[in-house]
Amino acid sequence: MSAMECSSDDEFSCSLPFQTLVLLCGRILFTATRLEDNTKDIDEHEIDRFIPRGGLPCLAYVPNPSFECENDVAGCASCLRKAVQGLAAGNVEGILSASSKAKRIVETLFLNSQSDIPQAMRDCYALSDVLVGIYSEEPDHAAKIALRRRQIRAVDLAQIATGPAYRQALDSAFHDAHGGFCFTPSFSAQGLATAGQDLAGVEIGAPQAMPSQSSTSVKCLPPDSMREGFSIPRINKVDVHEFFQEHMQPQVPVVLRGCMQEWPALTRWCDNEYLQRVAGDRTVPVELGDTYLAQGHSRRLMLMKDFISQYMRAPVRLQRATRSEDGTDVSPPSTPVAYLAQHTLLDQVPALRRDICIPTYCQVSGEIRSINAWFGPGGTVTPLHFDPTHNLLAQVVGRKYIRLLPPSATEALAPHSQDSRSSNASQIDIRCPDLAHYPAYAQAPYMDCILKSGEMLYIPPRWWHYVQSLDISCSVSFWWG
Ligand SMILES: O=C(O)CCC(=O)C(=O)O
Repeated sequence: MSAMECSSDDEFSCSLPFQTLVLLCGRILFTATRLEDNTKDIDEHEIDRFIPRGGLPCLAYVPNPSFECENDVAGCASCLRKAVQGLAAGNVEGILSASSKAKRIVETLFLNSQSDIPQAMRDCYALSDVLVGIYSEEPDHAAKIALRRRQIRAVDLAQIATGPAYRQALDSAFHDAHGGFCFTPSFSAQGLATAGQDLAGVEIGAPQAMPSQSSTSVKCLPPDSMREGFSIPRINKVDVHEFFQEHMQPQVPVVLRGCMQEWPALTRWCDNEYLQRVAGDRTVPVELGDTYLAQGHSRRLMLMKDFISQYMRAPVRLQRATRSEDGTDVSPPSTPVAYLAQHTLLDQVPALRRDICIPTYCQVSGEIRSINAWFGPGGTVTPLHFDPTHNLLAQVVGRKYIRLLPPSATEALAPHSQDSRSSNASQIDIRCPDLAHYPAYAQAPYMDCILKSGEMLYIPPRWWHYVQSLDISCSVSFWWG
């Protein structure tokens, strides 16, 4: 039975494949060393040095820690080393007591700490948590499932806190031990809508496949959208060399068609039940509010299945944004929109990662910095901002309106101040631009498009972009450089 398949009892088996075990031990030893050395920076290349290349016998040389682990950073390191000894010896009790102790120490330090917890401590927590998750036993099936749900949540929170450095090792360890994060979904819903009709006027109705529900309202597209002669050029798939010469090097935006035919995501991600099955029990960060720059915006951690059932279903109806004579925005208030935005969901859920292919265009020069998922209902808005890297934004489900402005327009776009956290974002809400305050915006050059399912948009570094979903939408962005 492969690690991906799940069936009743086998999914709770605790035997880790040898390679996973060795990888995990390397991560744990690296973290223990960083705790002992008080080293703060993560260096992925250093991690490799700790993987016991000679296999488990090498672990016999792990220095024997004292059995009394103090409630301090050194105590955490000792616990981690004891856990590795337990792993090498197949001593489940030893693994569990050492890793539970490490978790307790981090929790105590965290509660008593006024300052930020060092990265190595966070990693220690994540790794210990995974070990507890893998090796804990519960007597009956229901208790096992409940335990596993709690563990998955703990691992997700640990991963959201630690960032991506350990994600792969943690996921594959947990995955291999338990045969994947598969639960029988309790939620059954119609599939997500696939891309609907082209934009007709400015009114975006419920996508065809969606059940009719009370509508929420969002503002319409920015003024002057989709004018003839202002479109981002569309081309069919080109070879990597041509992409590099014609677009990446001269930094010329383009919509690419026909580059995603191989992606299983194109069909799978339209299916709610599929998303529930592979990701429903994972905890994800969700943005709530009009945009991440808006007042009252907040961020919540929620289960993917709750996000999908509560927020990915409501159809939206667009309303024109209006401004009174004195320039005040007097459009009717929008119902808060939830957006799973800029999240490394595909690192977190390997099954979703397998549904996409990394475009060869991102591998021609530089390296991939981040692969982010953007899942949400119609009406999500990412306000006008720029990023420092090359970007391919791949549209998997639904459509998005996107407006681009070149770096030369920066002055006209009134970026937030350099010392603010939003210094890469414009102060102008382009849905309802206040031209009295920002008159230069009226002259700023722009181009736009409606990106459809199966298309990718190349956004060169430092190009400003505004993104608004028109349907239930799933996209993936590849940042590289
Ligand atoms: O899809 C979105 O809402 C925003 C995407 C974006 O800003 C990006 O890929 O950099």
